[in-house]
Amino acid sequence: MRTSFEALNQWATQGPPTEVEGDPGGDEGRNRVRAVFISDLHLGTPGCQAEALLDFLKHHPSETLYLVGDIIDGWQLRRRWFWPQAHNDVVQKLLRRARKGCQIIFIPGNHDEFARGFVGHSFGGIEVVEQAIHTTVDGRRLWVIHGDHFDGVIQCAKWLAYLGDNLYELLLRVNRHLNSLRGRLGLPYWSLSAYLKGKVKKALNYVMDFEVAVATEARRRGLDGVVCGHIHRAEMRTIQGTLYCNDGDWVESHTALVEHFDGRLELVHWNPSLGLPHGVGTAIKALST
Ligand SMILES: [Mn+2]
Repeated sequence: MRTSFEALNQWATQGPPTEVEGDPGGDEGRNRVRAVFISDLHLGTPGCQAEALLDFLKHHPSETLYLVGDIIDGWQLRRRWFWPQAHNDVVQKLLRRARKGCQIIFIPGNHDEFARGFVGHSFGGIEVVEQAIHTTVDGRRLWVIHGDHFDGVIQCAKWLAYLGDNLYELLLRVNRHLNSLRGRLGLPYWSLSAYLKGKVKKALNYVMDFEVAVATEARRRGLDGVVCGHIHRAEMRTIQGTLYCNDGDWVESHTALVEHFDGRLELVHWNPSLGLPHGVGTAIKALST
């Protein structure tokens, strides 16, 4: 087992033992944005699409990077240790980015709730906070939270949430097999769980309730909008005058939220395998469903 928290600390203070390969000269210049918001990476699980994420990060250097929860999946690591090189590379990349002057803010979620014990501290230049307020260049104030506190199931019955997590893991495994088959048949990536989530009315109602609850609370706090994750459903829309942004996830949809230097917010659907610019991969995916 190469990775431990001692090793993380060593990287944080002295730099990683070896720099990430294939990244000579760093990320300067290309698609630089003001802020990047990512969540639900679920590092430590087979579902995590670490290579796609590395590719996205490489192409989107930023002044600020928000890690909006469920970055490392402590729930699943506790059950079974799973930590391939690509997951190491993500951690190395984040620490390296912090050393190079990017402000990195980590808001723990429910799967990495162990990190909630480090709120108020920073390690390797990564600040751990419970929540944040991001002010866009045009002055909009956005509440940045993971979102699990709005999840009634998780608050009321933790064992129920664990059960849901197991079923979800199974679904992702079926999805991977299905997609490796689709890949052999020359068909593009297609998300089974995204399909099911989109089709099941109950799930949709849950998503709607979540979105409205989060936006309502942001408005109650006198903010212009909210950025969250947690439900693995990327979205950007106005709910009763309040901007609701969900940056999606990196286990199925490869999505992130970015703020450009003119204050424009954009949901990026990253599809490195097709080697196509933003949006095109999503359009192909949409056609194939
Ligand atoms: Mn979550």
